[in-house]
Amino acid sequence: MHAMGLKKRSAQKLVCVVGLGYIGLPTALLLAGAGNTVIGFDTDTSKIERLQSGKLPFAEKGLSKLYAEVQKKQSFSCLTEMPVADVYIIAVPTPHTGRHADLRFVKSALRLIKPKFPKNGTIVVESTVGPRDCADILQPLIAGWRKPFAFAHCPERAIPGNTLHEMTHNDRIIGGNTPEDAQVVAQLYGTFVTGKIFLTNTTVAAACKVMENTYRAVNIALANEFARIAEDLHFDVWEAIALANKHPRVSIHQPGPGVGGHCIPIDPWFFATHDDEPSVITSGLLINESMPNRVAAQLKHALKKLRIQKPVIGVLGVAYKKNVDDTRESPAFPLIANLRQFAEVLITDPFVQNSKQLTITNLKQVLAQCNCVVLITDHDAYRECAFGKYPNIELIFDSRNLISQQQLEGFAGHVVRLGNGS
Ligand code: SAJ
Repeated sequence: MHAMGLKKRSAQKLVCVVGLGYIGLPTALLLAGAGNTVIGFDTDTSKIERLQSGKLPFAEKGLSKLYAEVQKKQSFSCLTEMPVADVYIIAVPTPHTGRHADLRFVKSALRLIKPKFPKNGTIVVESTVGPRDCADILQPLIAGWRKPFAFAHCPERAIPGNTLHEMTHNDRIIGGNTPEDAQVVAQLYGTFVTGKIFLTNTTVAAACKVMENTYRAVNIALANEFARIAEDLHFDVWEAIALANKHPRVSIHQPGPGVGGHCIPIDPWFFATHDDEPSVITSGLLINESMPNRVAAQLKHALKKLRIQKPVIGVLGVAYKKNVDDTRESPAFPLIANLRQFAEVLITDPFVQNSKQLTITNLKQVLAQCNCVVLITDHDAYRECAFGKYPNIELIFDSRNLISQQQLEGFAGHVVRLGNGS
């Protein structure tokens, strides 16, 4: 499909968003909704075909409504062939290899852009990159094309589950190769961002992004360590954190079965490269990574204590966090692999579809068939489970402190909560 049906006003810049994933697609649709003419590019033919037939590749609050709107406006189209455009926004994944951002996909996007790139064109990198990657690798690479260009790094800051709202309302940091480059990009983002837009250079912009997610990763690790201490010292970490957070300058995060998603378990590694120095970042990441095995070990211990010989464990939630269908880097996976070493495992998640890799069973069936439940993801749907109705369940392990006393009415089995040593 070509971008011909698009209505482009003469003075307006044509924007191409490269990579229509969790960040690229909402960004493209918001830009298109705000009156820009946008082409989405992705190498995944089936994704493009789905989009062209009006279907979204993932669920996100408000996204289908926005898609319907831009289709009506004819301001968005999508292709598997790189188009000529004035501005290219790169939103492809940057996995981490050897504790560095892997720029493979960013570089292959640039290779495809190069032959189409116009004189005085603009390139924006939204993908998370290492702090010096723009200045030392990407910007020099584009300079090698020998055409005048503008370049900026505008790290995305939106949280899955509330992406559209956050993309619109959150403040944005735009790091330009030059202050003028940052200005050019700020003008474009200003068409849909209502939050403040701060301008800086590419290195500060990238460092900022890594610092934001590092702050969260380390804070969660601290909460996870507090959970362990609470178990040893016999108190309830959830109550203690809630009370500590009443202090005006304290904001401790929540413990859990581990940290998932494409950012918080990964981005901080871009900073944690100096192994020989004591590092709060490295320690924090390792604490979080240890959590799935820790939960599995606690569960194994409780099963042994209760003499449950043939454990059938119902895993509640495989998404990496509540109320989303996203399973990237979910701590549920290492946890399930560990549980499978000593138990039969049934998996349920109201947001995640059955696939070749993952057999998802309906919640009621899981509750009726298992003798042990482990709650991994704090989906709101699990607040409706009345465990008293399932006399077959002998043990519940709640790793998110979600299950209420009311849900346990009539439940005669044993309940273990992560971080509750009281
Ligand atoms: N988690 C905890 N305890 C907490 C908070 C979260 O265990 O107190 C776990 C979650 O269950 C989940 C993981 O951490 O497994 C990450 O979830 P999240 O909601 O903290 O973060 P993400 O990865 O969905 O989104 C983050 C956001 N960053 C910050 O809030 C600083 C988002 O704004 C970024 O855009 C996103 O990373 C990103 O793409 O970098």
